[in-house]
Amino acid sequence: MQATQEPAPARKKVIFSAIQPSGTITLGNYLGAIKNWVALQDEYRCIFALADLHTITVRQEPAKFRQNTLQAYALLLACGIDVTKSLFFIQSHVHTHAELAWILNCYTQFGELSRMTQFKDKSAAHADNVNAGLFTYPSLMAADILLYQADLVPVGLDQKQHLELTRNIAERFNGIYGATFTVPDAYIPKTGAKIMSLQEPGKKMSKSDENANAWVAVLDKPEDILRKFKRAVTDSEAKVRYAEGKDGINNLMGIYAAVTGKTFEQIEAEFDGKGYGDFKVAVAEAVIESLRPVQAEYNRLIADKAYLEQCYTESARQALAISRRTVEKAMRKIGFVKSAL
Ligand code: ATP
Ligand code: LTN
Repeated sequence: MQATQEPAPARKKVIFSAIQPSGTITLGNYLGAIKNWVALQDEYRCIFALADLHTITVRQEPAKFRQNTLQAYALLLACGIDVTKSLFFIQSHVHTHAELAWILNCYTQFGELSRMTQFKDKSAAHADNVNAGLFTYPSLMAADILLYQADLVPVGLDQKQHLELTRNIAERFNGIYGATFTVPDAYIPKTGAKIMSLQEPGKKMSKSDENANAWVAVLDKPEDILRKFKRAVTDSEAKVRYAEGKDGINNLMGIYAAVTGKTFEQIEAEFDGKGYGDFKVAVAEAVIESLRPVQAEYNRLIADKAYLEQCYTESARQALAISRRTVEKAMRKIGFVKSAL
């Protein structure tokens, strides 16, 4: 009798993404990036990292850097990154990232790196420390992605140019040596929220904004969140509706929609005849409520260092096993003598 053959399960597509542990995680990071990552974990093979090697392209205070990294790790777990479904590790724990980055540096042109707008912006912002790492940042990012043969990379608009360069590097290498790296595509989430500054709603909410009223941190206290929303810049029309030129209100509507799941039409109906004061308080309260369970879980996790260590170590172990195969393949193709170690 012949055994019935189960059809082979389709390989889940691989997603890679990373975020830098460079400071407080903002509502912009949460709604624009992390919430999307959480939603992808069942459908895809997700590999996430804290890009701490990227963070030292800007000078860090050692104790603060260590603390920021652990806090970001705990916070992302609290947001719903699940290490039983995905890998979530600290980039510097997986040495293949630095190794492949060096190799890729030798397949990346000076001219290409010079054209990166983030390099131009950051070298202007940190004119006293325009280091080589800041310049070669995109080849480390390419290594992060290519090591896992990622099919898709969820990134914000600001990182699209780096992803384009990653694709060029992969295609160039494959062109010389034959198929080695999967050429990744950008993943643009269906519900891509771009959260704008509460003080200058024409520019994105950014944790490096000097004006602390411009951003809300995921770990901000409820009273601070309420105060920041009450002070949010709006317009003089005093009518809650989505329209061109109403950047402040559009942004608050976007935030309210993202945390409540309501549509813009529903929001306009809900606040018909009400003023901006009522609306701002409603947005603040909805944000506070949606962050409350995340904050509670964060407080529990940050007190359990042993558990955090177990999570990031196990993910790093698996990430190393996967990524090592890619580095070895690339090195073999280039012509390095195989190490017997
Ligand atoms: P910095 O102020 O140092 O530039 P940032 O707060 O802009 O930091 P990044 O570390 O550059 O954040 O980005 C982490 C992730 O969060 C990226 O995927 C980015 O696209 C996303 N992100 C950052 N800010 C926003 C925002 N305002 N709205 C939506 N997504 C955002
Ligand atoms: N450069 C990104 C963080 C980052 C990343 C990556 C994102 C590092 N490596 C690989 C996607 C894929 C940032 O600053 N947002």
